[in-house]
Order: sequence, then C-alpha cells, then structure tokens
Amino acid sequence: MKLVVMIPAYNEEQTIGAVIREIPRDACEKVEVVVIDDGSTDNTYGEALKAGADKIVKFKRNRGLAPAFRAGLETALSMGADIIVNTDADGQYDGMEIPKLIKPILDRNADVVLGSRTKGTIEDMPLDKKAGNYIATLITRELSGCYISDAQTGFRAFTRDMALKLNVLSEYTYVQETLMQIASQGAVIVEVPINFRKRVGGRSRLIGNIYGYAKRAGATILRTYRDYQPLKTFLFIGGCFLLAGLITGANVLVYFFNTGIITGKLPTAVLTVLLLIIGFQSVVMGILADMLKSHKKVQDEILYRIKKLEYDE
Ligand SMILES: Nc1nc2c(ncn2[C@@H]2O[C@H](COP(=O)(O)OP(=O)(O)O)[C@@H](O)[C@H]2O)c(=O)[nH]1
Ligand SMILES: [Mg+2]
Repeated sequence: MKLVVMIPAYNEEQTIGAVIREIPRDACEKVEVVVIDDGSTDNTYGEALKAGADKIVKFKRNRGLAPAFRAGLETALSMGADIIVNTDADGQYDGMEIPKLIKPILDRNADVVLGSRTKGTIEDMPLDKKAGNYIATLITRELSGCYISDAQTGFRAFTRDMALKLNVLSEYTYVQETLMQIASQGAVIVEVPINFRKRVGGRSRLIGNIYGYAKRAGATILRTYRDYQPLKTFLFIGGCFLLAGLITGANVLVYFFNTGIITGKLPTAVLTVLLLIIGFQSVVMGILADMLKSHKKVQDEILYRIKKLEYDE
C-alpha cells in the first residue's frame, strides 16, 4: 500500500516545512509527499524541498486551489498512490491524524474519508467564517443528498479508484464540487472527527472576504448541481415562470368573465403569454439538458477508463 499526501500551497513558506515534517512516514508501507506550489511568490518551493517533499509541482503563476488540487490528484495517481490524502499547507490540519484519517480506507469501509472539524474541535475561527461554513455545508448536504457535517474540510482521504473518478472543473475551490460528484457516484463517505488548529502564517490565502467566497463557491455549487440534476434545475425554473403565468392568466380570465372585455387587462395578458412561453421553454431546455446528462455519464466513464489505462501502467 502506498500513501501519497498532497499539499496545495500558495505563499506558505512559514508553515510548509513543518507540515511536511509532521507527516508520519510510517502511516502506510510507503508514504510520499507531493506539494503543488501554485505560483507562490515567496520561498514555498525552497522550504518544501528542504523539508523533504518527494515531488513538487510548480505552477508558473497562481492558478487557484481547484486546479492545484486537480494537478495534485493526477500527480499522486502517476506516483502509484493507493490512497491519497489532501491536507493544507498552513498547518491547520494535524499530520499526526493521518493514520486515523486513512483507517476506514485501510479497513475497506470507505471510498472517501473526511476529517470533520465540526465533529472534532476548532481552536480558532471567526464567527462569520463559522456561519459561512455552516450554511455552505447545509446547501451542499441538501443538494448532494449526502449528510456530512463539514463540506469545506480540506483534510480528506481518497481511494485510488475514487481519485480516478473525480473530474474537478472549478477554478476556485474543489471542496463542494468533489463532494457532489462523490455523492452522485454512490460512493461511501466516512467522517472522522479532527482538530482544526489556528492559522499561524498570516491571513487565509483562499478567503479574502467571506462574501467573495460565498459568491464564487455558491456559483460552483449551483453549476455542479445543474450538471448532475439538470431536469430538476430547469423544471424548477420553468415551474416558477409557469406558476407566475398561471396566476396572472387567472387574473385576466376573471376580469374577462366579469366584464366581457379584455382590453383593460391587455398588459397583464401580454405578460401572461410571455411567462408561459418562458416557462415552457425552460421545461424543454430541461429535457435537452437531461439528454446531455446521459452523454456526460458516458464521457465520465470513458475518461475514467482512459485515466485507469494511463495511470495504472
Ligand atoms: N494552490 C493554491 N492553494 C491555495 C490557494 N489559496 C489557498 N490555497 C491553499 O489552500 C489551503 C487552504 O487555504 P487557506 O487560506 O488556509 O483557507 P482557509 O483555511 O479556509 O482559510 C492552504 O494550504 C493554502 O495554501 C491558491 O490560490 N492556490
Ligand atoms: Mg487554512
């Protein structure tokens, strides 16, 4: 069994060394560490090298956490990982908890293990971030149907097969998108309680302000939901327009039956027609999008098989 620990990092020279040194190299028969240096302008690369990273993928410019995560998965797969653990470069997750994190996979009880901060302990987190995490977890839970307690955790373990099946499309954060993909595959997710430490190396690299995060992560969540549940998405949109059209239409009809004329309600009648047309079109779009979903399923399967051929060599 080979474990590859991947660490996406952006300007984390203060902490990356300690994070790498903390990883227990006896957690599995073979343990290797890969760092994805996402165009850091500080000495993250040098510190990672000094601390004994087995591989460092260096982006020439900052491309974002999700592309770095994608590159990390691919690199870990090409290194022959049987299990892949993702952890953060800021030292907020405790490397000593990796054995606990991978145990359900070693016991063959899980495809994915999430280190849950809410089930464990959080040493320090501002209230707005706590609230944001709570809301984003609630939304991810409802939309994915998988009842997890912490959708934003970056401390995760994946089986090789699960990693082969993930196709991260986002350019910002991978956390909710991957969970929705995992849930749609019917994979087994297990949570273990973990300790979330205080950030020591300056401010959050990912979340400048919570509203910006909500906007970008929210867009990713909605886009992913649309891709996996297109019929429901468009039926909902179409349904809203059709309902509004029925209400305004009823208004026009009642007026017509009472007065025998329609001219007094002409604008409402025009609005009704518009709403009904848009609603009907959305429903048709839903049917078309549902056909695209079937194509996506086949394409995902093809990609999985190609990756398997490519990485299992
Ligand atoms: N590759 C990459 N990693 C990032 C970026 N922003 C943040 N990270 C890393 O993602 C992890 C989590 O980011 P962090 O700023 O600690 O987020 P927070 O704990 O949610 O506030 C850390 O390891 C960061 O170095 C980025 O733009 N690119
Ligand atoms: Mg952090």
